[in-house]
Amino acid sequence: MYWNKLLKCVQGHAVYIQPHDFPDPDALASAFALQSFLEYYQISSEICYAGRIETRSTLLMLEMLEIKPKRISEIKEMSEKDYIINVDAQKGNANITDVPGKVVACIDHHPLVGTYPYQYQDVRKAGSCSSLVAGYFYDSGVPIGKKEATALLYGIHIDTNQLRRGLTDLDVDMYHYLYPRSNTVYLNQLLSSKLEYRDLKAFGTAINNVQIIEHVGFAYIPFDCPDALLGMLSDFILSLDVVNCSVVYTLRPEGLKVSVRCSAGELHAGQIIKEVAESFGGGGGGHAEMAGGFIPKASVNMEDPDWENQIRTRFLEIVHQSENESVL
Ligand SMILES: [Mn+2]
Repeated sequence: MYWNKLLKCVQGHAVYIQPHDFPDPDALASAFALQSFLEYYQISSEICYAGRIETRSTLLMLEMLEIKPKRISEIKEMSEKDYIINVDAQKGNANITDVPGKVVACIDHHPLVGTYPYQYQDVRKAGSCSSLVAGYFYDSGVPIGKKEATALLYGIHIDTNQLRRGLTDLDVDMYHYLYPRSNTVYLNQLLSSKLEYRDLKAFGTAINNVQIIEHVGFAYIPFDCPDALLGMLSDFILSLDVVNCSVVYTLRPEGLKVSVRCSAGELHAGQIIKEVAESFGGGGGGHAEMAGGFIPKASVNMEDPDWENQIRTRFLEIVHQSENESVL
């Protein structure tokens, strides 16, 4: 009856469901299904986000399934008294902007960070946040709509890289529960429109720039590359047979945005990027198989024509270190 606690927590308040700032299908599916779940109990809510939606495939999902998130800037009436539920992110994360309301609840599948005193906290390890929210319907017996089931399945697919990354029993159980309740024609359309034409340029660059050093595949994308695409490129480099860790980075005004992927059970992407980024005065983290981080420009000598070498060397050092630790 854990969901009852959430209902009790938000009842009688103006409720906003806030995913991270650059919401992906998992974040938006979770927010959307949670909105419908609350609606079943006559609790109305609004989905809001502070950044922007970066990929056309995510916009297609919103259009197809009639999901209507609002940008924070479009919401004039939010006050400090309003209640916020964070989904697919936690308060204090670098990727979620503080908004005027009070964060009272959090539903997330990332490792717990910080000690923020949520009134309702559902932070569990799973391949997707969508699976956690699907569990609310499954466990409570609240009927799930076709659009909600389709959105959650799509969220599971994207976050688990087609059921191949970080999959837990809950993801598998929820897949089984959602599939017959979804619109599979819509799901297939969404799954087959992941790439955009403009993405091909970035894939071409990654292919041209890839450097493989001892099972670590590095690629630099020297033009603006959104986070979602950077992650896709990192997945792509990891799919090379000789690579068990991929590191793809792009230059932003303040520094390098880095995406790291590791094959299951071999290395920990989150720990690797955390150590590397922190050693450059930046930060990062994430799952064992999928993580991201930021390296400030000031700490890399970009004047050096071989500046990338500084990054690669540090990554290789940390990778060696963790390989040695796992042997011991
Ligand atoms: Mn997620």
